[in-house]
Amino acid sequence: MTIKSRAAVAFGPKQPLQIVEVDVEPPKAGEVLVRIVATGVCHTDAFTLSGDDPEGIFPSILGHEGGGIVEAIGEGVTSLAVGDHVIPLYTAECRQCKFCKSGKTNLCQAVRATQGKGLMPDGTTRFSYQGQLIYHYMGCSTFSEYTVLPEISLAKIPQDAPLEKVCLLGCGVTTGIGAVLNTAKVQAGSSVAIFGLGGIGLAAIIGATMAKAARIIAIDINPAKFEIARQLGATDFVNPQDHAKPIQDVIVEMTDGGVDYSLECVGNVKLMRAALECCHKGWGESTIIGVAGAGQEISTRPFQLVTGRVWRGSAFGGVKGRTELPSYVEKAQKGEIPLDTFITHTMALEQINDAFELMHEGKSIRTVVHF
Ligand code: NAD
Ligand code: AHE
Ligand code: ZN
Repeated sequence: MTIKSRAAVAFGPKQPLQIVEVDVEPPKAGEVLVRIVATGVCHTDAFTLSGDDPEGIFPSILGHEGGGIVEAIGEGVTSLAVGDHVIPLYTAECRQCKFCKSGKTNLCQAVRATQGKGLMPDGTTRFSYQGQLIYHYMGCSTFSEYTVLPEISLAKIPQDAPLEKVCLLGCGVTTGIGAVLNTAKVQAGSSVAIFGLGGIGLAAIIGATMAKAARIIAIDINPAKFEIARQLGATDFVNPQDHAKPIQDVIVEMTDGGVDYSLECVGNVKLMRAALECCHKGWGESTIIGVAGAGQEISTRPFQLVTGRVWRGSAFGGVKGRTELPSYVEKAQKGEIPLDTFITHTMALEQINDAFELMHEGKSIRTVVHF
């Protein structure tokens, strides 16, 4: 039976989200209907809303950092039951595709092609508004009270984990920690430069402390971010605007030739170059996490790589969601991942446009929207 759901719909790029009641069709075979309890707002939602995302499609229901409860299951669903608590995954885990079986990547491709077109795996959408089709987003659409996902795009988590907090593990916090531990594989005693201290960069600081990095250099043009970075374990703080010379030169001077690892957590292609070039000759490795807009490209002198620096990238922190996310939830429950530190604002769905405003003003780390 089709149900009604309150949702924040992106009707077009750069337009405020509109809170309306959409129609949600029941889950088809292999699909699951989830009631979203809470969702974070990630910079990628703002990026797509800005119109810069080559995969951005409208009208759509954004949101990909949610926590919810299984409301109904479609035919053939075996790994989940009504009442299970789940975190939606924008990186599915089918355990059967070439990517899943490679042991080399978390980038399951089972539903990726249709997901990128805003559709369910059968090529249709479950959302509509007044008869008009509404697209899904990143396979999640957590800005809707009810959403439908493929079974393989849901991580089952313990019932006692607070959904209004662990929703942040659906993207930002897991991405930052995972990028340090799984992608960069930061070694104990090393130096790490983290560019951008939003939800992702701050989580990368936690990852660097978990990896026992000796020096964690936190870089941001908004000095208001430094105090939280300090609380989470950063040892050095740099505002590029305080320096006349290029920021890579500043970091190289501070670190006797450059850092062992750097991470770009902003989505600025010039900063990606700086992050690579502040790495130590011979071994420094830079990981790109930030997402840059359509048409933008990275550049550096090939000599930077010839002389031993390494450039890589990370999606969802290299984490295989169904298998590994429960352990992140466990760590959060034990207090090893301080989710409360990230939640600077909470609000009702009706106020969701304020969450985007707070992010753009640099006033929030994460806003959690409650349904
Ligand atoms: P955010 O807006 O919360 O934080 C960005 C931070 O970067 C802010 O503190 C801002 O002051 C700082 N900043 C902006 N320009 C800067 C500059 N020139 N130098 C230094 N700092 C600067 O964003 P977020 O939610 O933390 O996301 C960060 C980036 O990561 C975005 O591009 C987002 O799309 C991307 N992202 C990628 C993945 C992935 O899997 N690869 C996952 C989540 C988010
Ligand atoms: N659609 C964009 C790229 C967006 C992007 O890079 N997404 C990240 C996750 S950001 C989460 O906040 C990602 O994991 N990408 C891997 C994937 O398979 O989407 C574009 O440029 O087309
Ligand atoms: Zn995100």
